[in-house]
Amino acid sequence: MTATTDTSPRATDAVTVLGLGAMGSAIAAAFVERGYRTTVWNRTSSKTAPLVAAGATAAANPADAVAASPITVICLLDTAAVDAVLDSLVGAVAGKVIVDLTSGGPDHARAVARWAEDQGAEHLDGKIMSDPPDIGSGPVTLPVSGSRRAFEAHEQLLRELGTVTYHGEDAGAAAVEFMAQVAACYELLIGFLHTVALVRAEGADTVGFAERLAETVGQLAGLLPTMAHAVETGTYPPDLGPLDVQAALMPDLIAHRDAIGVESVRMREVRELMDRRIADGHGDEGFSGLFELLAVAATPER
Ligand code: FVH
Repeated sequence: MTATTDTSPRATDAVTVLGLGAMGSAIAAAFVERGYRTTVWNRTSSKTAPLVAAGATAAANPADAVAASPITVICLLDTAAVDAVLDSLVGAVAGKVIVDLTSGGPDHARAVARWAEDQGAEHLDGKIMSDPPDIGSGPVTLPVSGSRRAFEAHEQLLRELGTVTYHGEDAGAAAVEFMAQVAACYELLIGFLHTVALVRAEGADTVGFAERLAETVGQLAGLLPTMAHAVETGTYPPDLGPLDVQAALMPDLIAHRDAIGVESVRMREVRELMDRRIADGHGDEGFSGLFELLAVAATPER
């Protein structure tokens, strides 16, 4: 999805950006281009130069930078860097809105929210699922959560960066979405790479295979909400066919991998789950029923 230009009135014309790595610089540049009075700070001060040349103002330290605007966007390498910068902002953020776009987990986002509340500031956590060149003009997905009041006041500013989805007042919710999206992509892509190894070992055309697989994955996309619905209702129709039939292929699938030296640990896990589910009397149900065997620490209250 491409970012759209919102023409509604702005809550503020001034914004501060802390952190000018590849992503922070792209964020600051997008604000400058859209006419925001943009104040920037970076630990290595030389990185402010291109932005100052474009119209931003460089601050000497994080506290001066935060003082310059009602809202501050933080985008640093990791949560440790965020903690280091926040330590230098104790007593300097009261009445401000802090938006942390640094990648990290939900516990850290909630801890930053508590810190902000103690400091008299409002807090939003956001996670960027895109590359720096796309910020402001390309397919940028930006889940955000935390203070509803701050979100509603500054939604337009965040939409300057990309497509924003608000996930509620739990500061950790955006990180949950981000972690789940990233993990699902990694699981899919490592499976894809192992399969490319298999196709290659058999001497087949890997690029042609990948193009055809892309179509298959596109068809699978429609199955995901159906499977999530099955999980929520505890009713597992035979989505990919009955487990009895699916499981019959697994020995051949694993043997093929073993024969050509391609890793088969995940396929063995799938086979074991299928076998257990069938042994429990669910052989007529679908793949989604394997969910019942996955360790789930807690079922959330709704
Ligand atoms: N770049 C990307 O493709 C991705 C795409 C998806 C999301 N991310 C996340 O964005 C965060 C920032 O990533 P980045 O690409 O801007 O990272 P760098 O270019 O390496 O810049 C890192 C900045 O963090 C500063 N920094 C690091 N440690 C500290 C510290 N202890 N105190 C203060 N600042 C610190 C660093 O400063 P300097 O080295 O220039 O002095 C940079 O400004 C990240 O969470 C990605 O996961 C990007």
